[in-house]
Amino acid sequence: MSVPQISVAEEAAALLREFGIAGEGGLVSRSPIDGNEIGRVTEGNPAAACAAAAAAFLEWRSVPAPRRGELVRLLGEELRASKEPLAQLVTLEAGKIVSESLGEVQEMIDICDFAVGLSRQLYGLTIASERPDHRMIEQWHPLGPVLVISAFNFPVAVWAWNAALALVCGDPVIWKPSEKTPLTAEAVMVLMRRALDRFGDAPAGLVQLVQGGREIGEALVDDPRIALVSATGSTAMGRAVAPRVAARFGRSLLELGGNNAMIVAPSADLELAARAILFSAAGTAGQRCTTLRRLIVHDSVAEPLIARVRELFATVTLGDPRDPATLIGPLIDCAAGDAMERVIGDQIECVEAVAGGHYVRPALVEVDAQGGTMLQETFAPILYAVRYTTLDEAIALNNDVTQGLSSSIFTNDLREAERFLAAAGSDCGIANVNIGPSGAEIGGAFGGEKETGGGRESGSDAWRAYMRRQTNTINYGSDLPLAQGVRFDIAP
Ligand code: UN1
Repeated sequence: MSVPQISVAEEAAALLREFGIAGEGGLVSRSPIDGNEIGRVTEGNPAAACAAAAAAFLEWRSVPAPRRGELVRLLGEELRASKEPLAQLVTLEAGKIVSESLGEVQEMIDICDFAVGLSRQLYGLTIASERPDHRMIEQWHPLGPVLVISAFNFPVAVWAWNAALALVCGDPVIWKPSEKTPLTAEAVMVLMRRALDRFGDAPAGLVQLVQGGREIGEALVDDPRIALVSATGSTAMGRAVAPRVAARFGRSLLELGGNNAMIVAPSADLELAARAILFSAAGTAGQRCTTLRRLIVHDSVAEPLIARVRELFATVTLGDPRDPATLIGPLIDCAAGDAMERVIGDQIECVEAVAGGHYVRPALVEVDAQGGTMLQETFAPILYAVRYTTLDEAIALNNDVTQGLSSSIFTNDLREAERFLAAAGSDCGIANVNIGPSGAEIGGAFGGEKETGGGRESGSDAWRAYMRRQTNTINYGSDLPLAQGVRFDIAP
C-alpha cells in the first residue's frame, strides 16, 4: 500500500459516504494532513440530550446487566466489521499513522470484549455483621447518565473505554468529542446505531452525541442530570470542569495532563531503551497523554544513549500518515506547532511533508537540571534529557513534577526495578519496567495522580466509578439488636 492518489478531501468524502454521514452543518472539520476541510457536523442540543439520557436511564437501569452486555457485544462486532474504514477516518482527522489508527480501533474492540465479560461480574461483597441473625452485603447499582468529554488525540478509543463500561453498568452515555475530531465521532455513532438496531429494544437516548465547542461542553457539565463527567484533556480543562461538577455534587473522573519520564539505568539494554524512546517520545507526534517527555539517564550510559536517540530522531520517517513508510504524522494544527516553537525556539525543525500540514522533527533537548518548560506538558515531540548519578536522585526527578500519569525504568537490575515500583518509588498511576510509558493495554486501570486528576478508566475495577455503591443490612431474626452494643429499650 502506498499513499492514496486521491486527495485527503476526496478520501474523506468517500469514507463519509460509506458510513452514510451527510457531512453538513455549521462546524467544520479539517484534516491535519493538509489543513483542508474534510466535512462538517451540526451543533448539538445539551438540554435535550440530558433530558433524553435521564429518561433512558429509568429503563436501562432495570435491564439485567448481562443483557446490557449484549449491546456492547454487538458494538464490538460492528467495530470489527468496520475497523479499517474507521481507522482510515481517524488517520484523516487526527493525523495518526494507519497502524496506530488500527490500534486505536482495536483498543475499542478490546474494551468491548472486557465489558461483555464484566457484565456478568459486577460483584459486590458479603460482609460479616456484628449482630446475630443479620446479614450485610454491598451491591452496585447503575449511577445515571455519564458525560464523556474526549480529546483529539484518541478521538474514538477514550469514548469506548467509558461507553463500554457505562453501558454494562446501566448508565446512558452522552459524548462531547473534541471540536477537532467530530467526524470520527459521527462514524462511531453510526456503528453504535447499527448495534442498537440489532439489539432491538434499547431506550431512545441511551447513547447520544452532542457536537460543539466550549459552551456546549459547559452546559453539559453543569446539568444536574449528568451523574458522572468523565473528562480527558489538559490539566487546564480539568481545572475548569472539576469545580463546576463538584459545585453540584456530581461525580467526575479526570484523565488530564502527563509529564512522563523514563529512567535509563547503567544495566539497561540500551538498544531496547532507544527503540522504546523513539516510540514513546516521537510516536503520535508526541501527542499522547502518555508520551515520554523526560529522559532521566545515568551518567555512565548517557553519551551512547543520547547519541543513538539523536540518530533515530534525525532519520525517523515523517510524512503523510497514510503512507505505510511514515512513522510520524503531522501535529494536529498550527497552534500545536506554535506551542512547540514557543518552548524550543529555533531548535524546531519543520518538515515540508505535505503542504498545509504541520510536520515537525522530534527534538531532543539536553538540560543540566530539571526546570522551566520541562515541567510543562507541551503536546509536541519534545524530549528533555537530564543526567543522574544515584537511583534515589532519579526517582526524585521522576516524581518532581506536578503531573503523575505514567513512568518507566529501563534496568536489568531486579533491585532497581522493584525500588522503582515500590511505595517510595514512582508516584505515577502507571509505572513500567523495560517498556516505555505509553501504549497501555485496556486490562489495567488507566489514569494518574496529582494534576493528572486521579481518575481511573478502562480495565481492573475502574467500572466502580460508573456505579453507585449500596450497603444493605438485613435482619432475619426476631430481635432488634443495635450496632456497637447500644441499648434503646422501651419499657415492657
Ligand atoms: C491518551 O493519550 O489520552 O497508553 C490515552 C496509551 C494509550 C492511551 C492513551 N493506550 O498510550
